[in-house]
Amino acid sequence: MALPHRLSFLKRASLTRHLMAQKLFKIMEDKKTNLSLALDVTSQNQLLEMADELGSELCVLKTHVDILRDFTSDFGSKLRKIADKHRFLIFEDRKFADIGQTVSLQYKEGIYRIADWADIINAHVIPGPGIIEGLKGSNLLLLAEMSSSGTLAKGAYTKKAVAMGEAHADTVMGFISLQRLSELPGMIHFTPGVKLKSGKDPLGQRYRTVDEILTKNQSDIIIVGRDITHAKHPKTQAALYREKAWSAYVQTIA
Ligand code: 5BU
Repeated sequence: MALPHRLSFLKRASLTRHLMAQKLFKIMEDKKTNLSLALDVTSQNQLLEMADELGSELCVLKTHVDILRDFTSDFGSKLRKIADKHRFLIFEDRKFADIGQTVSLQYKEGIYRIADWADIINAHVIPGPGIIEGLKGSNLLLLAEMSSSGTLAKGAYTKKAVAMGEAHADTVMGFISLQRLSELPGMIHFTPGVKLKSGKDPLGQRYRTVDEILTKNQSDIIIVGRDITHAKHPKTQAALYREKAWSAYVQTIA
């Protein structure tokens, strides 16, 4: 079945009350980028350097703070400065997955104090809606699908994830998914597992192309990791992805 016509990011900004979704739509339109970078490096200094080098190409920088070997408590404020300079949002890909009470502590407390610096976080729906209650007030993406092969997040599970997100549209601003799943204009779809050529890695990651994800599947934002960070010239590669992703978006709303 053909999906209904797509609205522009700017139009969608006017159709949602979620402040962070509005902010992200506006950043994408102003910077003309729907590229998110998965900056999976283990050195904080390298992360900060690359964030500064590549920040102009991105709408969202995705982190895994728990892989940093040399994390210090000023990480968040240093990254925030770079994010403000280049106008991108910070998405900590923590994938919370516990009862509401516990995820609330994991989000705000501990060493990382994610709540102090992350603009966006994400969560599994396996515990049920209590996890969203526990993360109320955050800007949350729900994992409706995953990029990895053999994932159990499909079919009825995916449908329930979308329904759960739509029922909590004050906190939930979108989904991690392989395709457009929600017709609520404020819901933003982020898709990881992206390469210029489709394929896989040795540990179950599955890669799809920009056209498959954005044109055929009508997702909104591509999340690219190693195909940029491990490229010979990460900046040039990021610029290439940004152009490809933006022109795919422009074509689908034309
Ligand atoms: P890659 O280097 O492009 O394979 O990195 C993909 C990133 O996206 C990595 O940080 C993963 O943790 C993240 N990811 C994913 O690959 N697939 C998923 O379904 C989810 C997150 Br959710």
